[in-house]
Amino acid sequence: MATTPDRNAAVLRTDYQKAVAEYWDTHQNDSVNLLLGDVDELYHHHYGIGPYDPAVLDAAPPDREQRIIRELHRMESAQADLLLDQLGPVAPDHRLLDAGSGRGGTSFMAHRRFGCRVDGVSISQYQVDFATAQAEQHHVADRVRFHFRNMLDTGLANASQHAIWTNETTMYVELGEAFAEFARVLTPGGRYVCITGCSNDLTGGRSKAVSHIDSHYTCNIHPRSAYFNALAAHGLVPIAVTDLTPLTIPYWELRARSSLATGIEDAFLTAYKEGSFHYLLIAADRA
Ligand code: GPP
Ligand code: MG
Repeated sequence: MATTPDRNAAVLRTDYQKAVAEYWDTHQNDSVNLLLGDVDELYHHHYGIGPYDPAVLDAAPPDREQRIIRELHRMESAQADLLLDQLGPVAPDHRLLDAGSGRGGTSFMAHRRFGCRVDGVSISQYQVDFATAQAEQHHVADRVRFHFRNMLDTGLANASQHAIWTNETTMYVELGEAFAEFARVLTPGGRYVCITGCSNDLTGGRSKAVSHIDSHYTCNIHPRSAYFNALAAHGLVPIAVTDLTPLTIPYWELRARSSLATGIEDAFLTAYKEGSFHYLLIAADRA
C-alpha cells in the first residue's frame, strides 16, 4: 500500500526517523539478506549465533558459496529461535508484537511455533509491503500482519499484547520512549525480549568500531547501562540477561570469509573482541 503524505507524517515524526525509513526503503537489493532468505523464504534482518561447520569453507565453488549461504541463514534462524525461547509459554489466543519487523522472518517463526496472531510494525513501507506479500505466500495473512507504524506509537490497545520483542531494532529508537510504549501495550506480567548490540560504557567512551557500525546502518547504538535504566524506569523487570557475544563472533568470522561480506564485518569483529561492544539478550516482565 502506498503511503500518503499525511500517513507518512503521522508515522515518521522526526528527521532522524525519516532518514531511517529512507535507509530501509532504499535497501532493496541487499543480497546478503535476500540470498539467505531465499533458502527457505524466511527473510531476516539480524545476525547469527552458534558455531559453524568449517567444512563449508573447504567446498569447491560454486558449492562453497551455496553452503556458506545456508550456514549463515541457519545461524540467523538459530538466533531467532533463541529469542522465541525467551517468550515463555504462549497460547494460540495470545497476541505478540514484533517491534521493528523488517521483512518478517522472526514474526513467521513465532507464528509457526505458537500458532498465535503476530503483528509487526515497521517505519519502512517497503519492508511492510515485502513482509505482507510473504504472509500471503505463507498463507498466514489472517494471523501475521504487518503495519506501517512507529514502534514508539503502535496504535495498539492498552494491555493487549502477551509479549513483545525487538530483534536488533532498539538502536533506532530512544529507549525511554520505546519502553514506555511497550509497557503500555503489554499485559501485566507480559514479557519483553530484546536482542541488541550495545556499547560498553563501563570501559570508557565509544569506540571507533562502534561509531563505524552506527554510520554504516544510520543507527544509534546505546550504551549497556541505558537499557537497564530505561527498563527500570518503565516497570520492565529483567528476568534473564545473556551476553551472546561469544556466540555471535563465529557468524561474523564466517561472513567475513564469504563473498557476501558487505564491508562491516571487521568493525563487528573488532568491537566484540576488544570488548567495546556486546551482543546482548534481555528478557523482562512488565510489573
Ligand atoms: C541487521 O540488519 C541489523 C541492523 C542493521 C541493526 C543494527 C544492529 C546492531 C547489532 C548494531 P541487516 O540484516 O539488514 O544487516 P546486513 O545487511 O549487514 O546483514
Ligand atoms: Mg543481514
